[in-house]
Formats: sequence, structure tokens, C-alpha cells
Amino acid sequence: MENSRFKRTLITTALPYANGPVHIGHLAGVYVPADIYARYLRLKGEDVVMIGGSDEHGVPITLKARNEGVTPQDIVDRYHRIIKDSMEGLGITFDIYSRTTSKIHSETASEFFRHLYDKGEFIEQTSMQLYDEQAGQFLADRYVTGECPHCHAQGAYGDQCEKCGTSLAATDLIGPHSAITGSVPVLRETHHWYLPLDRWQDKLEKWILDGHKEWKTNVYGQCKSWLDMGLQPRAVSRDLSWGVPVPVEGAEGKVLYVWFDAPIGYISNTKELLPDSWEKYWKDPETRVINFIGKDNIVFHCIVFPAMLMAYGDNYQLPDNVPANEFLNLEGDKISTSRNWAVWLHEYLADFPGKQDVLRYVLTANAPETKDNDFTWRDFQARNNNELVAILGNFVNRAIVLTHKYFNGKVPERGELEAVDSDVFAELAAIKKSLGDNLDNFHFREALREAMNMARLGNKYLQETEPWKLAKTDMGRVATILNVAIEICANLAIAFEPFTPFMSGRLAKMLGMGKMTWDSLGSDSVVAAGTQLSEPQLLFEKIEDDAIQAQIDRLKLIKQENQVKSWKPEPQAADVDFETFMKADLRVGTVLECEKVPKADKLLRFLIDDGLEKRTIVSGIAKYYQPEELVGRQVCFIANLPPRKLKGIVSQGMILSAEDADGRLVVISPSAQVSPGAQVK
Ligand code: B3M
Ligand code: ZN
Repeated sequence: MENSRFKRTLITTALPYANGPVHIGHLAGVYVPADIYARYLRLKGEDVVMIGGSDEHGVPITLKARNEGVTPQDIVDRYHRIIKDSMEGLGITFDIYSRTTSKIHSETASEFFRHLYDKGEFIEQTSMQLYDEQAGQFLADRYVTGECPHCHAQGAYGDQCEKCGTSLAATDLIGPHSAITGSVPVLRETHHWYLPLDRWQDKLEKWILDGHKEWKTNVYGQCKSWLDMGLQPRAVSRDLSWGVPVPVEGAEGKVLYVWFDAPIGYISNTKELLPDSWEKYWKDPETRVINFIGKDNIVFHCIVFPAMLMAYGDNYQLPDNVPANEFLNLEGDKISTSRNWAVWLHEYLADFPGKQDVLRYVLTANAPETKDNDFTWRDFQARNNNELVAILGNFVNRAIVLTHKYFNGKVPERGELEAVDSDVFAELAAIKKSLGDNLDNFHFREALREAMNMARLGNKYLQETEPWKLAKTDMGRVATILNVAIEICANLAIAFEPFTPFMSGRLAKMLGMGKMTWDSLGSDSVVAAGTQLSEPQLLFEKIEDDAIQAQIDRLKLIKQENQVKSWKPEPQAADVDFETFMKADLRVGTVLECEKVPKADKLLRFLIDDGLEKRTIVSGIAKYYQPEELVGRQVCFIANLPPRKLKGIVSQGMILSAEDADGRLVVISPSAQVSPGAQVK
């Protein structure tokens, strides 16, 4: 920031809803990049404050509470803890991580609303909204489902039909039902306060479209399309009992809309952190505000909240940048809290203790900065084993082990530099430059690649100079080479600090480094000659297949469970007349023999006593039964099908099974022993 007009940076991070734990999607989109950036600025010695907290209002929290039979406060208490602890566990360095149910927040949000209200910044409007009489509450759009008026799909939501993608109003739905009680909602009149965004259209256009062409294209593009459509008034209150009460008369039973109070949470949390100096971070033009968010939050941070701040006045600063990320998918599917399709941070920390850096590294190397990206466990393993272990860990280990071997772990003095040594220092300085440029521009993937190039440089240097070969002939040269190698290690500790702080801390300690600073990065004298290194410790260890397989198996199980949950029986088939049905000869037989059909993993061959003779039937249920367990059992089969050849075996009939929701086949048997050949009627 040396040459810029700013003196300090306020970093805000989207406040996660406290209705579930955080997952890798949240981390990759918001918290890991924000933390990298904050750590980078701190390394540079800048004045920076990073604000976080839980978003504890909104309808989903009330529904979850209702489903579990607990209070909304119980829900947010539970998840706030989990989120706060797990983020801390991952080394996300919030200066404060607070919550929107705090007293200071409701006071701040309430005052904010009241100030706008008194200034005449709202309009009041009456409208008809769907009301669930059984639940005794108005229904948020998302909680009404019905038939889409456009494509006539069932199960369209009150805000959007997921089938045809049309945006809807809940009142457009044909045959609407409440998602809370299933009852048919009625229309009721209600009134709300609206922030007329149209009043701010011109100012927002100038500020973003003219003033912030440097924003990421996804962010700029979304803003432009909102602005091009023309802004409309937005309701800022809701009929709900959970939230910050609307602080005006005649507003009983109404609370601030969650998206009105949540961004004010950034302000209240700053106040809580810095009761005396918070205003400096919000109202001084020398403060630079950066909002880290996911792409689904762009409109609220770039249009709605800035309009709120402009309406408030009092010199509130608008964000200087909003580096929103795209989404991270998991093993090819969209991450979903409700479908449990996620890698949850608190579970990761329990399953992979001490491996915070690996997750931070993989999420950054694969960050969805410009497009949606995919997290896979195989990629996670490969990046750990082939990059962190094989490149970074390996180089550092070699440098330190060799220093112990030849100099008892004391960093040797270096002699005259040869070209190959000076090249290293020139390269370190060049990497520092592009690392810094990338970080300044929120290109964290690229920045991480640069940091990794430093480790590649180290390996290449040792490969070229081969100090182990010189040990017999030229210890002076060995001293110089290892001195340079240790300098590279020290540079690595600094360069990686924003990305993998746990490793950096351990490495810095091994190298006897003091406080790490950005200034010393790229220099040739971070560690003084004569410094005693501690015993080498591995920085990273290989992750074995079984740990990865366990994660993949867990996801497989979740996929199956989801399939079962969303399963619906086939619609009933067309009518069949009685005569036709009676032509099918269904019988019971006893299984005499059962065995796998060679080279056919689905098929079992049965020998069945059908009361008249022994008949062979081939059936495709081998995945679901061991042959032995079926011998002696009675099964139902169709006796009068024409014989069919399967894998060279003539099958005389078909064994009946039921297909369960997960595709599993279960054979149908009589509920009591009957004579073989008994007909099923
Ligand atoms: N809680 C939405 C989300 O988690 C919301 C962010 C608020 S930021 C002020 O996607
Ligand atoms: Zn539709």
C-alpha cells in the first residue's frame, strides 16, 4: 500500500449462516483467500483488521429449530460454536469472530434502520402475501411450493422454478403449498418497509461501472446486469418473530430482513472489537474496505449494502473491492448442506489432525477464482504427495539434513558466490515481486504457484550443485551451497506463511528465525551464519490410500442415502385385463442349488424344485446375495416364460424380486413354507 491513498485495510468475510457447520465450499470461496490476504498485509506490517462472525437470523434457522423441536437460539448457539472453533482450528485469523444475536449487533442494526427511517429513506408498501394459518406465519417465497405457471413442473419454489429456471413470485404458483406444514396458504395483507434502490441507481452506476472497472469480471458483470435491468425497491422487513425487531411503532411481529441486518454485522463486530476506534475503519477515506464473499452474495455487497451505506451518509466508506469467488463442487456435484454433500471443516480437522495446511493448500491451488472448480479426494492426495511432500518438504528436508551432516546443524559462512548462487538470489527477488503482485490482485492460485516455484528453485539448485559430491574435495564450496540453500528455506517460510502458516511456523522455528516480515523476503540474509538449526522434522507426510478411500466411501454412502431419500415409486402402469394377467403362471419353488455364473458378475444359476421337475433359472441378483444363503429358501417365479439363453445357460423362467429405492433386489418368498409348485394367485 506504500504508494496508495490508503492507510489501513478493513477485511470483511461473509457471515456464514449458523444453521450448519462450514464446509470446503465456504473455505475456498471466502475464508481461506481472506486469511491469505490478511496474513500477507500483516507480514507487510500494515494496519489490517479482519472481521468475521455468524449470521444467526433468517427463516432457515427457524425452520431447522421447528423441525428439531428446539429454539432458534439453540440452533445458532450450536453452530456458532462449531463454526468458530473449526475456523480457529484451520488457522483463520479473524481479529474478531462474533455473532448477529449479540446485543451490540441488535442495537447497531436497530439504530441503522431507525436512522434511515427518520431520514425518509424508506417507502412503506402494502401487499398481499401467502400466510400459513396452521403455522401462524407469513411464508418466505422459498417456503411455498407448487406448480410452475410456465412449464407446469410440480415442486417449483415460490422464488424460482428449478425445472425451467424462471424467477417467480410465490403468488404466481398454481396450487401453492406451505413447505412448513403442507397446508394450503391463504393471501393476507401485510405492510413492509422498502429501500428504494432506484434512487441510488445513478450513484451506483458511476461508482461501479465507471469507478471500478478493475473488479473481477464475474463481479463487475453481475453488477452491470443488475444495473442494466434497473433497480427496484427492496423490502427490508419481514413478518417473523426471529430477528432484530423493526424499531418503529406499528411494527409488532416484524423483524429486519436478514439481508438488511447481516452486513451491518460487519459494523457491529468492528465496534465490538474496537469500541473506541471502530469509526476510523468505516468512515475514514484512508481506510480501504475489502469484502470477501461467494458469488451468490454479490448483489447484496455491491448494490444493496452500498445503497444502505450511502443512504445512511456520515461518511461510511464503500468497499474498494469485492473479490467474490465462484463455487467449489465436490467430486463433480454441487456442495449442499441439506443433502450432506460436503466435506465439513470440523470433520476434516478430526479426520486429518495436524493437516490444516494441506487443506488450505489444496483449496488455494484449486480455488474457484474465475470459474467453478471441483474438489476431489484423489486430487487432494496427489497435491499433498506430489507437491507438498515431494517438492517443498523434500527440499527443506534435504537442506537441513545436509547442514546437520556437514556442519552439525550450524549455518556455515558462505564464500565467494558463483553465478549459480547469484542466480538463486536474483530468482528469489523476482518470485517475491510476482508473488506480491498476484496477492495484491487477489490472484491467490497464481501466487501460491509462485511460492511453490521457490521450492522448485531450491530442488534444482541442489540438483545442479550436488554438495554431497563436493564434500570430500571442497568444503568451502559446500559451505556456500548450504548457506544459500538455508536462505531459500527461510524465504520459503515467509513466502508460504499466508498459505500454510502451520508449516511456516515450524520451519521458521527450525531455522531459528525471529518474526517473519515481507521486507526480508527475497533477500539473501534472512538467517545469519552461525545460527544453530534444530533437528530436522518432516514438514509434510505422505497421505496413504486408505485414508483417502475412507473419505470416498463416506461420500458414496451419502450418495446412496440421498438416492433413497429422494426415491419415489414408479407411477402405476397402464391397466391390464384380468384374462391377460391370469395367463402368467406364477409359482413357488424350493432352491436346491445356487451358484455364481462364471464371468458374469450379476448372475446366479438356480436349480429349483418346482414340484414337477427340477428346473434351471438364471437370475440377475448376484450382487445382493451369497449363493449359499439362498439354498433351501422358497422363491416365487414365473413358470411359463419361453426359455432364454443367458451366458450359455438356458433359463426356464424368472425369479421375482422387489427393487428397493437404492436399486437393491430382494427376492420374493412366501411368508410360510408351502409345497413346491404351489401357484401364486
Ligand atoms: N449469511 C449468506 C451466505 O452465507 C449470508 C452472508 C451474509 S454476509 C453479510 O451465503
Ligand atoms: Zn418451470
